[in-house]
Amino acid sequence: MASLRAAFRLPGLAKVAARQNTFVNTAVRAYSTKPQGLKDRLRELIPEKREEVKQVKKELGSKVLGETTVDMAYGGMRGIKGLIWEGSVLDAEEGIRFRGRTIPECQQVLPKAEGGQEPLPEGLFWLLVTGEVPTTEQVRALSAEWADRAALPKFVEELLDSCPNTLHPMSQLSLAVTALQHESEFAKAYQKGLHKTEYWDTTYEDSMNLIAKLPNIAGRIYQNVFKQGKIAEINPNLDYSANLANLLGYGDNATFVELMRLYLTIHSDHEGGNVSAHTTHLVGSALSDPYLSLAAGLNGLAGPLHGLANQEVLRWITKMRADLGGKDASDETIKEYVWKTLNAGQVIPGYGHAVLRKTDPRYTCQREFALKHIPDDPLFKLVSQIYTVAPDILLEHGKTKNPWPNVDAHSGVLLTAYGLTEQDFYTVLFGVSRGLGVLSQLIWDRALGMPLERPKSYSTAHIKKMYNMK
Ligand code: HAX
Repeated sequence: MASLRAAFRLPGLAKVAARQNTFVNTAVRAYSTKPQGLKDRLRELIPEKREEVKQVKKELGSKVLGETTVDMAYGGMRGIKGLIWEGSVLDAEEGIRFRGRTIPECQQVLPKAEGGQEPLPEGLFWLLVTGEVPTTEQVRALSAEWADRAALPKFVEELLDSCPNTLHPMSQLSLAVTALQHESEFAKAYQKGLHKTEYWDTTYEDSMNLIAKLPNIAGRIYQNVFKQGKIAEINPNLDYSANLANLLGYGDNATFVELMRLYLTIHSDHEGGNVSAHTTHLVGSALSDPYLSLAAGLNGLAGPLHGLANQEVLRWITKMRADLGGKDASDETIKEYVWKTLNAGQVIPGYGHAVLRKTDPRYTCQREFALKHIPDDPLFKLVSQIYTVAPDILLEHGKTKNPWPNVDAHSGVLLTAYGLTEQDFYTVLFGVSRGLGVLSQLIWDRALGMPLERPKSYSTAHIKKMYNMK
């Protein structure tokens, strides 16, 4: 509310203020009579959860979760079970469940915007933090709270404005998030001396501030790099996704706003072992604050085998179209192009997954969105055609354990359909969403007193010695 009040204290606005004071007072009242807020609910849940974890450790602490083989150690720790992640669990066949709920279930139960059909990411964040489905009023209050916390410090705006347009948008996002560390309440409280049981409180405040500011950062990067550098104001009456759409310059398109709601919901969390989640958690375990932790996770998301794959998919398809010289793709030409990519020792972006062994439900729900809103879009038709051709080739190629498409195979085509054609920007949107998942876990990491992460490593020489290999 502080910023709203300050706005009405500006000179020359007295008359408007008198009229709008009614609005402010109503808003203040709405704040004070609002349903239970997220932080209050979290404060109630923490002692219960601490007790639950204590009991689990006491009763099951010596149970075995799985074995570690030499292959696993050399193979990117694939499948090693050694992390706790409360918000979501990924099943190889079924896909992601957020606090036990599938994507279609979330689409059904999470609150929507007025007149909207897609879930609001605010609701998903509430679900990730508490394990509970919020009411519409609770979600509306969260939208208002994020809008209220959204302003960027001037030096961060200037930092972004001074970046060369050639600096990749993901590097700019990471840079801005790192710079926001200047504002960290956790870091300041820690310097003063903070009891361990209180870590979660300032981690929560930092996480909320950071999530709230991500649309302003993303919007500024987009406008600076690809448009004329004019940035819209955050509208306190809009939800998070509508504000993001506005900042990008697509706020007038109601379907794009709906797409943002779905996009931000489904890209948020994918259990703990993926690069961006694990990195955020790992860096946070050194008690680096949420800004430093998320920036580290975003740097991992910026890799082409992870989040940058959404950019790579569109690049790959664009090259295919260029190769075709304007002709429509046939199944045969797609096959040739897929083989050409594989024979060049490159991956088919958007296909395969380290855990999933079926089509990613995040792909499926984006496909459903496309079928509903842009069924005749030529690029969507091409993406659908690739879906019918590529898996068989990947099977024949015989390397990948999962020949099916992942989330990144579909997101770019939807953005392109609404005019957001700047492929280098796509992973920034993924990053805004990923913040919701990894920061909700970081709050719990601090609430549960999760220790410094420090797995054991061996050298090849040591492994050979362990098993008497000559
Ligand atoms: N095209 C060609 N080869 C592929 C492949 C693909 N799409 N997916 C896997 N392979 C290859 C691997 O490179 C590996 O080859 P080598 O034995 O020569 O090293 C082999 O198949 C076995 O790999 P895997 O066990 O099936 O897969 P991994 O767990 O090692 O890797 C990846 C998972 C997602 C990195 C992989 O499937 C890939 O590179 N896919 C393309 C990039 C991509 O879409 N990434 C986004 C994934 C989802 C995500 O994180 N989004 O953010």
